[in-house]
Amino acid sequence: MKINSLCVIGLGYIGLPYAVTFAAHGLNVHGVDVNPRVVQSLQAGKIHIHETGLQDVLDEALRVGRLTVSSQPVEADAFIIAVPTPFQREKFGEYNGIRFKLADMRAVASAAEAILPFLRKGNLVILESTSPPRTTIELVAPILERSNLRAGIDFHLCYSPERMLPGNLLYELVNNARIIGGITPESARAARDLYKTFVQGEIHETDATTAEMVKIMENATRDVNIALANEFARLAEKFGVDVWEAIRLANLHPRINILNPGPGVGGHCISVDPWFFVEAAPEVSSLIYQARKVNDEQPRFVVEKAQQAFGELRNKRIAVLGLAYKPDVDDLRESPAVEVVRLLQKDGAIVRAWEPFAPSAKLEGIDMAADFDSAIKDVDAILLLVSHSQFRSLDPASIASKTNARIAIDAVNAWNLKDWQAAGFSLHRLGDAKSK
Ligand code: SAJ
Repeated sequence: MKINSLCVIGLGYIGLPYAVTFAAHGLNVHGVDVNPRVVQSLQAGKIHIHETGLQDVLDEALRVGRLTVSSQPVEADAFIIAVPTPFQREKFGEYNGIRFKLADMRAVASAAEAILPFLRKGNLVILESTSPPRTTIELVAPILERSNLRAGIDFHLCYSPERMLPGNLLYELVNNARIIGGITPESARAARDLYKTFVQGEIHETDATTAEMVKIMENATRDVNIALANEFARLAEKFGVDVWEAIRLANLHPRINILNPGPGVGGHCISVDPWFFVEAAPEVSSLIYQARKVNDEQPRFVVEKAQQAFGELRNKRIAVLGLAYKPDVDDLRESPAVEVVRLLQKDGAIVRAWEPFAPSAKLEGIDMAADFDSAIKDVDAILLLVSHSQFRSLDPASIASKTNARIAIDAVNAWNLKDWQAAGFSLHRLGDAKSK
């Protein structure tokens, strides 16, 4: 299928890289977002998220005159839906005494409804948002068929999961293997023709529900593996072991690859998607559910570490370094670091947080420092929650000259024990009960 024009619904971390990359490769792209600030910023030629290289591709897309942005779709040969699928904040599901989070699919439903007036015979519609199994055939197809066009007959419909890693989006967009699940083989083939515009990874065609399941399986696998690493950190502290040393040694085994413990699992993907399985089939998702619980409890484990370092948290002044959900990104969604701050505050600590990738972020009830130096000045301890490159390379001797704190807590294994001790700090590392 020859595709000349594309409409991308949702211009966040996923939709925006697609929109600009397709435009830079010669398609006429129209990007749509419900957030007026996003639309204004892109219309003014500025990206609204931090991602290396993305501004350059936007510049190129605008230079070649192939990208327009507004709050409404337009007619196009193909449509990509890349909107968030978070979980519901107020409502929970229950099964046999376990309580689980529920997917909020309203953005997907509204995106499909927004396309409806512009859908024409022969179009291709692709859902990319991570979605519970059967969303394409049970939620998206019925909405689009209100046009009186039939999915798979009059228009092509696919699910093709985005799988790129924030922080490495532009490389993975092009080079990752791609899974396309068509509601018919012809639909999958049409989407293949579209992605071939720039995708260099292998492209595999399957059905829509398999593609949906593949995506959630990937993120559930990572979640379970991180939960295991977090549990190992708790066990190591019980046995007087340094978990980081133990993991390094275990990973010498040719078939073992233990991930890193940390303050928990955040972001809008791995901390959310496994719930889609639990919600859909709690009776057969007990391991996935337990992993979610372990990872959600990890911020509390970090707070206990801080408690051990101080004895008592009440009125202790703590500088928290890092609020993003992971290193070198500006994304604070579902961040375990934010949860750690809230728990510290609940226990009476006075927290000042510094997030270099989002210095002007506003989080209710959290005191954000204006810069690094003011964050660490006049505090009793420094707590590192995110392994941003700039935090890893901090020089403890220079820190010692800028702060009264002599207690440092490292929840991400970024700092060298001997260097920090030599600079006069007592360094407490998550999962390390050996170096005490
Ligand atoms: N984390 C750990 N320990 C680790 C690795 C990660 O605690 O060893 C934490 C991170 O700090 C973060 C969370 O897990 O809080 C998730 O980070 P991540 O880098 O594992 O993944 P995401 O959420 O940024 O991106 C994932 C990726 N999925 C997989 O690697 C299977 C990405 O490929 C997906 O495209 C993305 O989810 C998505 O959009 O679904």
